[in-house]
Amino acid sequence: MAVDRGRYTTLVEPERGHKRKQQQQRRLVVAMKARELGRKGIVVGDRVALVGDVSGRPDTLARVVRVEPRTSMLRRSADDTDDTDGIERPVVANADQLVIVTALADPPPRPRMIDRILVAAFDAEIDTLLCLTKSDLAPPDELVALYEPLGVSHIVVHKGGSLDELRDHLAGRISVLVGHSGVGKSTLVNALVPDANRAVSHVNAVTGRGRHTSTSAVALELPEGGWIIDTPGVRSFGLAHVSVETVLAAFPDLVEGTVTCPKGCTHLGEGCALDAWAAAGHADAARLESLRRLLASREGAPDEPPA
Ligand SMILES: Nc1nc2c(ncn2[C@@H]2O[C@H](COP(=O)(O)OP(=O)(O)OP(=O)(O)O)[C@@H](O)[C@H]2O)c(=O)[nH]1
Ligand SMILES: [Mg+2]
Ligand SMILES: [Zn+2]
Repeated sequence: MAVDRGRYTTLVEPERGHKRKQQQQRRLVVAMKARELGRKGIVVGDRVALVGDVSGRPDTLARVVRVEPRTSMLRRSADDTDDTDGIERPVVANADQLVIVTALADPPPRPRMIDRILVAAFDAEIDTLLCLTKSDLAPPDELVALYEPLGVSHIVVHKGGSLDELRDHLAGRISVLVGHSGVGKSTLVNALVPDANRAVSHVNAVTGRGRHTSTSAVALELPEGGWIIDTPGVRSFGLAHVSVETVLAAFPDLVEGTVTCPKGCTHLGEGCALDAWAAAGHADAARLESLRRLLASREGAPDEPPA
């Protein structure tokens, strides 16, 4: 559920049919990594095996001896350079939904960041939901139009407003909230989970940027069932590990148009067969534009808001 300076907070579910009564309670157990795991990373969302003192009593410490195979893994490439600033990278295992949280204003939306997170989600094979916050400050229409051709589900929320639609999307699933600092991720978690007590802080009025209030990822159980994982605001999202093929696979309607592309085609222009294919009426122009925008989002420096 949480990772903090080498301490892993885990939730232990009672084993079915277990004889010993006192071991049957659902409880939080703090653990450290057993030496035999070496440098293998353990992240929020991982399912692990524990040994040692698994009572969960104060001041006890169990050991994690195994990490179960993951159904999904949200990755950021090692090309990110912001891992020296003490902000934990939001790498989460076993999530089945990635909620891209974007404020409609304060801080302003950055479509390039949304595109990059979408590409990461395609790569990790995690469903996406675009959650547009702070609708009291600006309308959502422009952003919604930009993501319509991609078929990304979206919801629009504001503080104090109804979250019923969001709750419907989250119920029974493991969802991870990702987005820039200050977009309102922890505010959402506090509204969705009673007693979540996630710290929130206002956006810096001078720089227009969030203050990186949350510093580590935490998984919280939803009253409707399912889990929500709050993560620290991201500055960038490395995508060096994602191939052209992976992005293209998210556009099955366009794949056929690439069969006559030159070998190693980037599909970004110059000699790409998709132009002729689209001109012949086989492709939806907005879809092709979206594919190219997502492919292009992989290039160059990770999204870095101006200082
Ligand atoms: N006007 C307005 N402000 C909001 C809304 N949602 C959140 N805020 C404010 O935005 C600021 C940032 O909210 P947080 O929840 O701390 O943002 P965060 O995404 O968790 O930020 P980090 O933890 O730094 O990544 C706070 O001052 C919130 O009160 C909203 O719908 N409308
Ligand atoms: Mg936060
Ligand atoms: Zn091409």
